[in-house]
This record gives sequence, C-alpha cells and structure tokens, in this order.
Amino acid sequence: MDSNGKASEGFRGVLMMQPTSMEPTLFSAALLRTSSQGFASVAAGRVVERALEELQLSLPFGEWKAHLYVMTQELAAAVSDASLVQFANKWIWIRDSHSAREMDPRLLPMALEELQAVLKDALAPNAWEPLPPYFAAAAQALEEHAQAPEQDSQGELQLGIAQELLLRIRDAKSDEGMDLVVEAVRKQELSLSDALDQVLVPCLRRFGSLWYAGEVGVAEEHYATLTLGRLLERLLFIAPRKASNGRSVVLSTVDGDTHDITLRITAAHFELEGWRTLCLGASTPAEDLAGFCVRHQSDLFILAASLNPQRHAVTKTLETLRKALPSQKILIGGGAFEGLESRAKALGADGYCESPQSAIAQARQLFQL
Ligand code: B12
Repeated sequence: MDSNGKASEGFRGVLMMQPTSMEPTLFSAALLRTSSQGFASVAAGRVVERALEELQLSLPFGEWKAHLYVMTQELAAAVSDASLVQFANKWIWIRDSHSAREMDPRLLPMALEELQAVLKDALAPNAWEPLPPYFAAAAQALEEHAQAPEQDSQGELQLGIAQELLLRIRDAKSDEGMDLVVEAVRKQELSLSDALDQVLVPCLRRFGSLWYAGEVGVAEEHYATLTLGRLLERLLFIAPRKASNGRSVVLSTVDGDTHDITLRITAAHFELEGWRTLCLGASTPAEDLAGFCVRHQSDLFILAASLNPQRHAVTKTLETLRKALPSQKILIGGGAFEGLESRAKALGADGYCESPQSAIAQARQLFQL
C-alpha cells in the first residue's frame, strides 16, 4: 500500500493468490480479517476524496479509516457465519448513530460503495465471489429511514438510587454518587446484588445508550465507566464473602477486547461465593493466557468477548488453551455470542453464560457445589 492509499503490486499480488485447501468463504473471511487495515485505508481515502468533490464536505481520514476497518472486520465475521443480517445490522447500527449526530446521510452509502469497489478490485475472483450479497443487504438496510437509536430496556433505571447515581456522574460529582450507593449498602437499605445488578449495570448500559444517541461524548462515557469500575471495587471491599470453597477461577477478555467491566463483575460474584479469583482484565494474548492457566492449574477458566469480529480470536484462544490443558473446564460469555449461544461447545467451551449470575450457576453445576 503506498502513501496515497493505492494498492501496490506486491499487496495486490498477495491477494490474488489462489487458496490451496481453504473453503472459499473461509478464504474470503481470512483475507478480509488479515488485510482490513489496508482495505480500510484505500476505501477511506476514496470516501474523503468523493465527499469533498461531490458534497463539498471535508472528512477526517483517520475516523473514516477506523470505521471502515471495523466494517471490514465485521464483514469477515459475517462471512464466517454466512449471515447477511449480521452485516446489514451493523450498518443500521452505524446509520442510526450517525443520524443521532446529524451527519450527512449520503456518507454511509458512499462508504459502503467505496469499500465494495476496493474489495472487488483487490481480491481474487474466487475470494470476491461470496461477497456481493452482503453488500446488497447492507445497501438495502441503508435505504431505510434512520431511526432514533433504541433505548436499551435493560438500561432502564428502576431504582431511585440508580437515577441519583446517574445524575451525580453526569454532574461530574462521581464521589458523591459512589458514597450514596456504598452508604446504602452499608446501612443494608440496598442489597449488594441489587447494587451490582440494579444500579451499576443499568447505569453502565444507560451511559452506552446516551453515547450512542449522541447525548454524551466519549469523555463523559469514559468518566462514567471509570467511576462505575471504582464503585465496583468499593462495594467489594465492604461485601461479606463466603468461606473458601477450595476452587479457583481465571478470567480474561479475549485479545483485542477492552470491555472488562462485566468480567470484573463476574469475578466479584465468584470471589463473594468463596472462589479464589484470578482476574486478568482486558485483552490477554492467547499464548500468555494458556501459560498462566498452566502455571496456576485453576479449576475453571472464563473467557469473554464483546464484538462479532472477536469470535475468531476466541476460537484461536480456546484451541491454544485446549492444547496446553486438554481437560480444563471453560466457560465463555459476552455480547459476541448473542444469538449463537448453542455454539459454545463447538468452539471448545463447556458452556456459554449469558450473565455473571449464569456463570455462577453453571460453575456450581460443573463442580457440583
Ligand atoms: C463501557 C463501554 C466501552 C468502554 C469499555 C471500558 C471497560 N473498561 O470495560 C470502551 C470505551 C473502551 C468501549 C470501547 C468500544 N466499544 Co463499547 N461499550 C461500553 C458500554 C457502554 C458498556 C459495556 C458494559 O460493561 N455493559 C454492561 C454489561 C453488564 O452489559 P453487556 O455488555 O450488554 O453484557 C451482557 C452480556 O453480554 C453478558 N456479558 C458481557 N460480558 C460478559 C462477560 C462475562 C464473563 C460473562 C459471564 C457475561 C458477560 O452479561 C451482560 C448481561 O448481564 C456498552 C453499552 C452497553 N449497552 O452495554 C458499549 C458497547 C459494548 N460497545 C460497543 C462498541 C461498538 C465499542 C467500540 C467498537 C466503539 C468504537 N467505535 O471504538 C469499542 C471497541 C473496543 C474494543 N476493541 O474492545 C457496542 C457493541 C455493539 C456490538 N455488539 O457490536 C456497545 C453495545 C455500545 C452500543 N450501544 O452499541 N466500550
């Protein structure tokens, strides 16, 4: 790729290689996944140029490259799952978030067209062949009218104290908000599980919805996420815990996934249940994870992934772990598996957990606790 974002002969040559043994859709998915930075650069350059020429709009190249990188990765994940809907839904998601930010509605169809043109030009015919229906489904989705981003029903703040906390955080008074919740738990006006499930989690989700709807910026969302992570630690500090059950669990998100709060909430539930809990937080590379699990010989390993493209890293991580520890008990969880729960076993896990509570329930079952 040269500095103008044009595909150089070398780059094109690699992409024109014939697959040797891979099935065509898996070959396309692998090429998309491994070359998405290059495709995104070229497509973003073309979008920026066209927007200036046709709409007299000056776009930030870096932002569009990031968008197109994510969309190329999403395309790879959708192609691996043979799911047109998955790819179209992602464009709807972006369309609605752009609409909430009053962005020009002509830009996304333009970006979709340019990504399509770049892939058609760069990929060998057999790698391109499965892709046109995905672009047709996405183009059709973009033609529909943008909707106001949907309110997440699970992000509804049922408890007054959750609304109070949200207001304090929005007012940049996070200490006051945290004190309110911690005091309520200390005085037993609020149970610990309600503090986690009815206050902390809905607040996290509400900030996600507010960001999606363009009502708060990235800085506010980061401030809220950090505050809620700190609140989790403060609640853990005062929480009563059961006696040790002699079991241990390692938890991590997959390489590339920075969403670690639900993982930490899951770890908290295990700790309070008497498990020895080794929580690694976000984005641990597969080999390091396997090495850690071998050294610590824990009873259970929990791996989380939030986004569709991260499913590929989950497969690789579980393969690596199974090689190192064939009988390791493994549970997986997170948004990347929504709708695909039944696939956990095929991926090499012992089960899928839809929530931290379900992780505890499955662990009890696995170890007859
Ligand atoms: C906080 C947050 C971030 C923070 C994460 C900080 C941190 N340290 O965790 C930051 C800012 C870094 C971030 C980044 C991104 N984010 Co974000 N983020 C969120 C947010 C607001 C909250 C996540 C959360 O903790 N939710 C609370 C939990 C309880 O709810 P949940 O995630 O729905 O999880 C449920 C289940 O999936 C399951 N579960 C989830 N994880 C786990 C883990 C285990 C072990 C178990 C057992 C169960 C489980 O349990 C929950 C039900 O009880 C959500 C919005 C939302 N509605 O959740 C978006 C959200 C997850 N993010 C999203 C996106 C798109 C991104 C970015 C790509 C944005 C961007 N353009 O850069 C990046 C990706 C970064 C990366 N490579 O990982 C999308 C994902 C959509 C999708 N499925 O494709 C969401 C849903 C926002 C939205 N409304 O669209 N994000």
